Amino acid sequence: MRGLVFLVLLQVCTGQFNPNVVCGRTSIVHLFEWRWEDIAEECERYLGPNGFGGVQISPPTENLIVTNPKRPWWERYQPIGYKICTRSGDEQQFRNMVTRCNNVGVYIYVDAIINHMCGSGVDKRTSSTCGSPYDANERSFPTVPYLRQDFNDNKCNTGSGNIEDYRDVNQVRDCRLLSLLDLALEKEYVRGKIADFLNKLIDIGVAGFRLDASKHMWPGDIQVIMSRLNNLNTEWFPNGSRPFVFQEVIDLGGVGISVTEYFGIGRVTEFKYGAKLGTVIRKWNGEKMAYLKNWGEGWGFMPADRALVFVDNHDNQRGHAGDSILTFFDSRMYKMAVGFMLAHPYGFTRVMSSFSWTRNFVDGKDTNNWIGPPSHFNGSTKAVSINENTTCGNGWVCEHRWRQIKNMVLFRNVANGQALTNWWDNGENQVAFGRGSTGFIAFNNDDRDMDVTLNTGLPAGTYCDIISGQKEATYCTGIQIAVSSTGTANVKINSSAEDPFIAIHINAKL
Ligand code: QV4
Ligand code: CA
Repeated sequence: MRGLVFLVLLQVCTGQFNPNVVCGRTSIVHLFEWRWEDIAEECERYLGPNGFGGVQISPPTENLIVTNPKRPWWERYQPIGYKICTRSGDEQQFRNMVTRCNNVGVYIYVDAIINHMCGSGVDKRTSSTCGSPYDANERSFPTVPYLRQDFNDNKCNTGSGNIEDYRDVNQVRDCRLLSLLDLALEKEYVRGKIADFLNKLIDIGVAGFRLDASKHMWPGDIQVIMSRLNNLNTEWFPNGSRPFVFQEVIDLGGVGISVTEYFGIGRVTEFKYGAKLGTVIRKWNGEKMAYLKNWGEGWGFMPADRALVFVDNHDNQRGHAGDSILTFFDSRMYKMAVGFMLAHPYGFTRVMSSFSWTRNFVDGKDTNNWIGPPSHFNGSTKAVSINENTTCGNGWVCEHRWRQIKNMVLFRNVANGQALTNWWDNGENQVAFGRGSTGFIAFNNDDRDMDVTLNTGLPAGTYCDIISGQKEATYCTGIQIAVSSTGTANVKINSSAEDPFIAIHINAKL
C-alpha cells in the first residue's frame, strides 16, 4: 500500500521535467511570432509527419502596441492582461490550433510571462492588441485585474526601481527588469490570478510552459504557483500528466543566480550550450571539435535531465557582432551545429525557426534587432507561405524545414534512448560518433579533406546520407554510405562540401 502511494506521487512529481511529447518524438520547434492559423496548418502538413514533438509559441497574452519603433517583436513581452489576443490570433484561433496540433501528436508549449506586465513608463493612451484599457502609471490592469498593491514597487531597494546591479539577488527578483512592472508573486491574490491564467491554457490542451524571465522570480514563488496547476487535459494526455515546465534562466557561469536553484521545479534553459558550440564550430579561442568528446556535463553544463538545449534563441540570435552564437545568417556552420545538437544525446532539444530581417551593425550592435515579424502595412502579421520546394516565403526562414535539420530531428527520434558510442576524432576538427546500433554521424570542419574508415555500430548495408539528400522509396537522393559486415564504413567528406557532414540511421537504409 505504501509502495503504491509512493509510485503515484513519483509519477506526478516527475511530470514537470517530462516534456510530455508523444513517445518516440524528441524535439520541439520554436515557431517564433507565427500566427496560430499557420501553426495549426504546419502541425498537420509538416510537423506531425516529420516527427516533431511540439511547438513553442510566442506569448499569447494581450500586449501593448509599440509604435516607436513600429511593432517590434519585443512588444509581446509586455503583457497588459491575460486575454488570449495578439498579432498571432484570438482565443478561438488559439483553441483551434491547440486542438488540431494535439490531434496529430504535436503539442503546444506556451511562452508564459508571469514575472511582469508592461514597462513602467508606458503612456496610458498607448493601445493594446485587443483594445483593453490599462494604465501603467497607476499600475492598473483592469482585465486581470491588478492594482498598485500587486506590484513590487515597495519591495525593490534601488533608487530607480529597476534592476541596477545583477549581483544583488534581491534586486534581480524584486526590482523591474528593463523597467517592466514587477509582479508581487508572494501575494496570494497574484498567485491565484497567474494559476487561473495558466490553468485556462492547460484546460484548452497545452502541454507545458516556457517561464519567461525565471531568474527574476524567487524559485519558491514559482514552485507554489506550479503546484496549483491542473493536470493536463485527458482528451490528449494520460491521466495525471503534469505540465512540462522549462524556465528561462541565463546562467553563463558568472556571479549571481545559478540554474541549480530551479532544478526542483522543472527544466532550465542551458545557455552555455549554444555559446560554447558556436565557439567550437567557429574555431574561436583555439577550440576544436575533438574537444566535444565529453560534451555535456563534462563541459560544466547542468545535468542532462534538467537541460533544455538550443543553438540559438529569439534573443541571442539578435546579439552583438562578435558573439559566438550561430544563426541562420551563418547557414553552413549553423547546420553543423544543429546537426551536432540533434545527434548528441545530451538534453531536451529545441529547434529555432525564425523570420528574417536586414541586420545593420553599428559599433558591433545590430540597430535593426527590434524588427518585428513580416507584416502588412496595418501591422498584421503576414501568413507563412510555402514554396513549391517546401521552403517558406514571405520572409519566414523556417530553419526547421531545411532538409538537413528536418532529417536530423528524425535521426534523434530513431536514436532515442541509445548511448553515444564509437567516438572518433583526428585531434582536430574531424569527429564522428554513433548512437548504439541506430545512427552514425561524421563531421569535417577542418581545412583538409577527410577520408577514413570508421566503426559505425550499424548493421551491414547501404545507407542514404540524410544531409546531402535522403532516402526516397528505393533510392538515395544524395550520397550513399556502405556499412560492411563488421560495421565499418569509409567516410569521405571534402572540406569544401556544401555541408561538411554526413549522417545515417537505420530508417535510411536501402
Ligand atoms: C528601456 C531601458 C530601460 C528603461 C526603459 C524606460 O532598457 O532601462 O527603464 O527603456 O522606458 C524593451 C526595450 C527596452 C525597454 C523595455 C521597456 O528593448 O529597451 O527598456 O522594452 O520599455 C524582450 C526584449 C527586450 C524588451 C522586452 C520588453 O529582449 O529588449 O525590452 O522584451 O518588451 C535578461 C533576463 C532575461 C531576458 C533578457 C532579455 O534575465 O530573462 O534579459 N529574456 C526574456 C525574454 C526576452 C524579453 C524578456 C525576458 C522580458 O527572452 O525576449 O525581453 O519579458 O537577460
Ligand atoms: Ca520579479
